[in-house]
Amino acid sequence: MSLLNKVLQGDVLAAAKLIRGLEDDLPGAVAELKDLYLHTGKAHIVGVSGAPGAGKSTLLGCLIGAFRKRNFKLGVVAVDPTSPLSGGAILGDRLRMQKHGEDKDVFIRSLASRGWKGGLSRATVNTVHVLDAMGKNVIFVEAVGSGQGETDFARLADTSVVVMVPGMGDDIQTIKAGIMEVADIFVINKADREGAESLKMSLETMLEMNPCGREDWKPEILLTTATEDKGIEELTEVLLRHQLFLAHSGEIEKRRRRRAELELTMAVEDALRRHLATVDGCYLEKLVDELAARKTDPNTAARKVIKLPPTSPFRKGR
Ligand SMILES: Nc1nc2c(ncn2[C@@H]2O[C@H](COP(=O)(O)OP(=O)(O)OP(=O)(O)O)[C@@H](O)[C@H]2O)c(=O)[nH]1
Ligand SMILES: [Mg+2]
Repeated sequence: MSLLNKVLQGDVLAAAKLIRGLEDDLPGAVAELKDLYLHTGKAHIVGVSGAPGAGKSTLLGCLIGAFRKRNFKLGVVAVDPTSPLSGGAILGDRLRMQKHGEDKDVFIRSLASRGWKGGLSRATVNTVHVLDAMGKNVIFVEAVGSGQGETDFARLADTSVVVMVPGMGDDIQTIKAGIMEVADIFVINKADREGAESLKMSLETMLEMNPCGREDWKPEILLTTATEDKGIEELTEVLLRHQLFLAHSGEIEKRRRRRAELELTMAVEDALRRHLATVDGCYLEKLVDELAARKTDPNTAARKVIKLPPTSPFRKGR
């Protein structure tokens, strides 16, 4: 049986092999992705982002339990930022979620942050595709939030969950405007700590001031204490409710289109980078010399490299 067929039947070893191959950019694995992609688009993708140590992995450990009780098949992708702040997160994530390690309907994969842009890399997206093709119903993607990348990350998800914690000083100021627009659900974790209620109130005020043009889904704010499994049932219900909302409102099609657009952009960028790597070094040197000597300009030179016609000075170039 081909690797693809094995993956389609939910074979864990085949999926792990394919994911590894995609991470290492092996031509065979990349070729499999072409056919695999046609079998994706069924899973509900839930992005979970938040500051390092906010409790995302602990929360996911609880959510896995809650969704398994409802008989969902689950995939989890954790992106390890390999930052000194949360060094060894991969091991930590494994430990926090390992009680589900024996369950064949839960597939957990941690990815290193190679090519990491605030949570989104092609390896992340590809891993989600593999899990989707395996027949997982819900795929959680955990990533540390960091500015710009965070909104891209949210564009990968059907439902975007932002995890916050009380008592981090000027919490509200640290929420970037972009996040307010993309978060569907706010989770205030570590609600056993002081300040959870006041953080919730500030968030509510902020959401009222920035409705972000959304009338049909008002972002939910939930309090959880992941270490005590508290608030998890409520969060699970809201996640399921959001999934229903997406389906009934037609919003899911919009989001999937947005994701397709993001993937196209990423693939084009990747293709350009690969193309640049194949361009003859002497030719590039020659262009650099010309630039340094001011015989040409960077735009014109770049267009030569990617074989686009030069832009006309009076027409808007694309
Ligand atoms: N007091 C308290 N501690 C918690 C809670 N949830 C998680 N923690 C603790 O917070 C620490 C970080 O939890 P993680 O689940 O690793 O957090 P994370 O957001 O996944 O961290 P990174 O992946 O490194 O960004 C651990 O020591 C947890 O035990 C909670 O609700 N209350
Ligand atoms: Mg984690």
